[in-house]
Amino acid sequence: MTAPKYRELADMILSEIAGAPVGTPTLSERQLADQTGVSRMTARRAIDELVRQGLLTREVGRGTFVARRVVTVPLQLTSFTEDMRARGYEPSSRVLGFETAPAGDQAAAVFGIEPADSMIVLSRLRLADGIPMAIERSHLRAAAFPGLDSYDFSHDSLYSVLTERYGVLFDAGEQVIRAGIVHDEDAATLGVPTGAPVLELIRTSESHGRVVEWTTSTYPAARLELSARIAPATAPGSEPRSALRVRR
Ligand code: 16G
Repeated sequence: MTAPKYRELADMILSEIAGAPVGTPTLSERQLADQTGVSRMTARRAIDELVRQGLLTREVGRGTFVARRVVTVPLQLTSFTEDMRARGYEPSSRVLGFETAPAGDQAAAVFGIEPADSMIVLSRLRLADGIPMAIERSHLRAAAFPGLDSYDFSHDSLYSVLTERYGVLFDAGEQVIRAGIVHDEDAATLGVPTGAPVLELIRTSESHGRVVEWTTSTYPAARLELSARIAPATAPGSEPRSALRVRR
């Protein structure tokens, strides 16, 4: 079955705007129809589709522009792969590093191990539809995951490997979210200017009371939105799920 005409046209517009800066004007319905020979209605549907996907934005009286791509991430124990697929994006990764080294004081305290114990640090650039979204640095106890270095994390989902190959069942977690500024090397990797604002999501996920993973995800602030379900304060059984902490 062939794709409907408006989808083909939407794909064509998409390939034309790939890499175009946010705010770049795109062809109007009339220009699109004239240049491609489709009807005005088909042109409108193609634009509507891209607006619905958040890839274009329409401004009344001004036209249509390349939109800022923002992903919404739920506050749940889901993986990057699941989060992106749920939003219709194709996830991919570039492995920036896979190292095994002594944990050091900070990681040792998080995992409840000795500073000299071995820790794996997996660093990845995470992309959605080929667009860099975040740099993730994941810490894991080397003793708990022998052979982890045999996986190709440019393709494999870390959570899938942990659950399917090592039988991990995540049952709790904590996530701290804080604002920051991106440094030289990360800025270049993410394709944003040095000093651009970022959001750091720091997650510890647990299984049976033990920390399995400690990951910092660094998202350019413009590419991320976080959403949380909130319950009425008086709902029976509703307990506070998150806390605001002031950093000094
Ligand atoms: C998410 C998690 C991260 C985890 C990764 C696994 C947040 C803030 N963090 O990005 O802790 O390591 O998923 O992703 O959501 P993967 O299974 O796709 O490799």
